[in-house]
Amino acid sequence: MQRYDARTALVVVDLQNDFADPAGGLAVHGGANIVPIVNGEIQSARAASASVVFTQDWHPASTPHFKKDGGIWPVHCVAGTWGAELHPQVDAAAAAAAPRVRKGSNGEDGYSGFTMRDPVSGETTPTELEGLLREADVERVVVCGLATDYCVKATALDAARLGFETAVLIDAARPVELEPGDEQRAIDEMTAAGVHAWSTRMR
Ligand code: VGL
Ligand code: ZN
Repeated sequence: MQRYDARTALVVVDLQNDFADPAGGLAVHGGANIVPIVNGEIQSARAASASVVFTQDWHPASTPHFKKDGGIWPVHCVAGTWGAELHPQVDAAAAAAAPRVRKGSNGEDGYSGFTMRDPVSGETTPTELEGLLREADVERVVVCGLATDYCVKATALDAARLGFETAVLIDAARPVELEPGDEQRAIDEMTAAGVHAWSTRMR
């Protein structure tokens, strides 16, 4: 089965310095190792006329998402900082050509590329991602990036809920693993929701 075609979108989740660089504010173990794997997928996607979209965690300097402001996370991906930039080894032509969906800029927990959740009121608001995909007649979504147990999972679950046939590329993603086993639990949760768990090594 061919992974990409014109009705498929590759969604590259939060491949940003704060997650992917070992010096990042919320460095994900092995995060930088997936960059070449993701670049290979980007090339396959572009060669098959699939859409490519990048998401970016994009927080204000103070947000209830951060531990210092009452949340659970170290400061990361503050809008406009080095940490919020895409990793420098991400395919530059693709990064320049593809849309960027930024989430969290009003202080929301932007785990999913599709929806943001106000951590105080619990209210959710959509991002522009679904509209972008519908506009491009996308029916299938392939998700990769950081982190498997947070933003990748939330994005894949939302994609499936919205009716896209959805797959996650497990080896082109890495988990935060606040608790050991979080990656496997995330995979189980995604597959239970109908998301395919794929490896980039399968063709
Ligand atoms: C993420 C924790 C906090 C992610 C974002 O991109 O998976 N994780 N903010
Ligand atoms: Zn965040």
